[in-house]
Amino acid sequence: MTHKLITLKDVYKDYFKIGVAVNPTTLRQDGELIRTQFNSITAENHMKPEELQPEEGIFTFEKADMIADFAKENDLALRGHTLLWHNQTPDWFFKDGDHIASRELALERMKTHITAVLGRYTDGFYAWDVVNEVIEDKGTTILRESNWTKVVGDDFIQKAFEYAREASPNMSLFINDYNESHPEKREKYYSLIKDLIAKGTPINGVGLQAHWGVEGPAIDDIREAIEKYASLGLTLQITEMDVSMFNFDDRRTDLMQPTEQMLALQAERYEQFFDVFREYSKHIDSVTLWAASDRYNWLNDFPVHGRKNWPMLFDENNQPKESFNRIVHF
Ligand code: HXH
Repeated sequence: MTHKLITLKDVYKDYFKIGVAVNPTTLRQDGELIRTQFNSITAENHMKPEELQPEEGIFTFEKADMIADFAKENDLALRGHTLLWHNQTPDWFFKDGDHIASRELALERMKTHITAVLGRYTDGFYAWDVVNEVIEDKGTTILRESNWTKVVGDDFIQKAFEYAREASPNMSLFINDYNESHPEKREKYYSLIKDLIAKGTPINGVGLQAHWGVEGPAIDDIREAIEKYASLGLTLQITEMDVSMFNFDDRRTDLMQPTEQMLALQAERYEQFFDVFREYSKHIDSVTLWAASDRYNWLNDFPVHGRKNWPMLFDENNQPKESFNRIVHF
């Protein structure tokens, strides 16, 4: 008798989609794990502005198309990330020759970009991040200052959603951010979204990046954040989940392997997080992990260059970790 490994997508099929961030390299090296365990994929980088339109009018869709084709061939849903951002966006968006572009010119480019990307990537996509990380982390200022706020102004967010809605009338349009469960940032994120809704902005959902750690955020803060965002009447998606072994300001570099204690703590945290996701599954329609396994993930180099981290559900050999076991048995 053959023994079929239990899969995330089967276990969670009545709750929400289980997604994973991918790039052309991971599709090649971890394709088997991706297609068997998950039922949704997101381009980690290859649908960001700098990848899709490095120079004005020069669209480079090849790698993004590879990702969309992989989804189609393997019957996976697609989550789009991200139409706009302040990072990984070429400067030409904001310049006019040697000068700063006018608001009109920047808006025209915004519209052209959004229209081109959504025109190409609608089929198979169940949601798109329209803007990413617009909330300021520090103090009481709500909006992050960026090229978009400087050149267009604070209403750039509303404009982006309007252009996206025009380009794709039925797409589920999301705002996305990190530190979404920190009480102070939560209040700012909530009030911005509430304000967008009051202004009639065509927004459908709130993305919770969920770049979390073994020590924080506290489960009660996560629960409160989910309840608060759900009270806006929008759909929630967990968009970029990982559970780092290190606090953000921990710069230690001596560990070559995670300790047993770290792995056990991580498993406990994953278990608690998924308990909460299931509890709120009425509001959450997908949970995306920001990598398939500990073999490759962005935290292997960030924020401490060259330091390994082990934030995912599968290990460096793509084998299930205790964290995986704990979220598939409940
Ligand atoms: C996400 N940012 C992005 O949405 C995603 O596109 C990318 O692939 C990975 C993670 C998370 C993030 C945001 C801010 C941040 C760190 C990570 O803040 C700092 C940046 C530099 C130094 C310190 C903090």
